[in-house]
Amino acid sequence: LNMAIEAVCVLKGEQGVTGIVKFSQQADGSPCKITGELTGLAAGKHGFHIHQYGDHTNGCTSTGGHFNPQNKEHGAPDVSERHFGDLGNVTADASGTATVDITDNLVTLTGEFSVVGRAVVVHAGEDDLGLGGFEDSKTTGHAGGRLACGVIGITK
Ligand SMILES: [Cu+2]
Ligand SMILES: [Zn+2]
Repeated sequence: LNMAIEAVCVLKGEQGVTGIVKFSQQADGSPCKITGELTGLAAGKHGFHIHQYGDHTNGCTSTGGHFNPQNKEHGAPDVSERHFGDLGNVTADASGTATVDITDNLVTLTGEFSVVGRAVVVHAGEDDLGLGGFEDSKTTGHAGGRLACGVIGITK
């Protein structure tokens, strides 16, 4: 009997970038596995985040900023000063495909900080993990425009 908690996000954008990302947690409080594939990207690194709102009213702009319920600065996924939504970068190969394979200890599908109903966004540029020294490094990782996004929803 599989008691895991499962969610899925289908990403779509205006420039042909698409993807499916699955979230799985063995139980309340367990690390969250985030797996999937994105296609249609330029080769190289792309910022990959959970944003605050599951809202597409004005495309990916309506997803707001990074999910940040504890009012921290933007950072790398493996440091303590980070947004809950900071998942670093995904890397696309020469064919434009990026494989997502992340295990994260902050992302959760349950409780007050659940990401269900929020959005996944993939960016045009690389997330500098807060270290780039740009005006927006400590808020967005200077990752540039939003190529595709989708809402995280419960699945079986
Ligand atoms: Cu983002
Ligand atoms: Zn962030």
